[in-house]
Amino acid sequence: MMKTDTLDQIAYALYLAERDVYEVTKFVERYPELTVETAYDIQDKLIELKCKHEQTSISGLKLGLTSKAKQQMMGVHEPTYGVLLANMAVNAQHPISLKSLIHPKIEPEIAFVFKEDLVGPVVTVAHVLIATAYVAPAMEIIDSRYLNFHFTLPDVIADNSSSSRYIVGSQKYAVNEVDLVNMGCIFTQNDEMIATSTAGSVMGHPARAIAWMANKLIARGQHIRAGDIVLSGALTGSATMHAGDSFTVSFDGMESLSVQVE
Ligand code: OOG
Repeated sequence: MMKTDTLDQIAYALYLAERDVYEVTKFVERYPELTVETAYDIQDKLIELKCKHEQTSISGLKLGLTSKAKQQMMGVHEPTYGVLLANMAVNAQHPISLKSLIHPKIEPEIAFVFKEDLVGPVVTVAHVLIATAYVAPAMEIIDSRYLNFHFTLPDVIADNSSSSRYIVGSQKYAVNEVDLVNMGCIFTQNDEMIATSTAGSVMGHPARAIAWMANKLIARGQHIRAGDIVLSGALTGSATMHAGDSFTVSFDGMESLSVQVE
């Protein structure tokens, strides 16, 4: 068992690394006893710190490492989840500044917005779809606080699954308007295609990733709330962001979503 003080210290170290824009080394090296469960305790503490000091609130949740492409890229073979805060939302109308970010990457995702609470432990794909108000194309900017983006599963969970910013398209689609298994996705950087994928690359169906999370959350007394935005996990590997870049994600049957980096 790790001491509460140690968990508080790790959460504070991650909070400071993000606030003051620097990298830290993996905590698993110093604390080999760090488990997935304890890592979620640290994540909860980090979110409390951020809500208090940044005067923001929870806007939803995100899945991480739900596709083979992402798992292979990061060398981690289990999904994770993290919390989205209102101040992480970015408006695609304005260029994104990289000034307060460490080494940001961007990836295409499908956002689900909920009209009903979704409470585990026996949530299925069908339950997720019934509770969904709409889906929309999205992109997530991830920014690990760890040196060179290197982490183990507990490390990345403690670091709120590398959450940094998110962008959700303004067009809303009913879940039966789009094919959430076979819908194709094209990801471009500066008008050059860098990856393609299909919605089903996220655990066979992105709603399956959300069901997985809902069933995990209940063990911690948590659940998806009506109004929450949930990012269901990257469909492709992520792309490093540089000043002047533009990124576009186009899903079959949905309006494409683009962002410009300042
Ligand atoms: C972990 C978070 C990955 C996703 O959608 O796969 C993630 C990372 O790669 O840093 O958000």
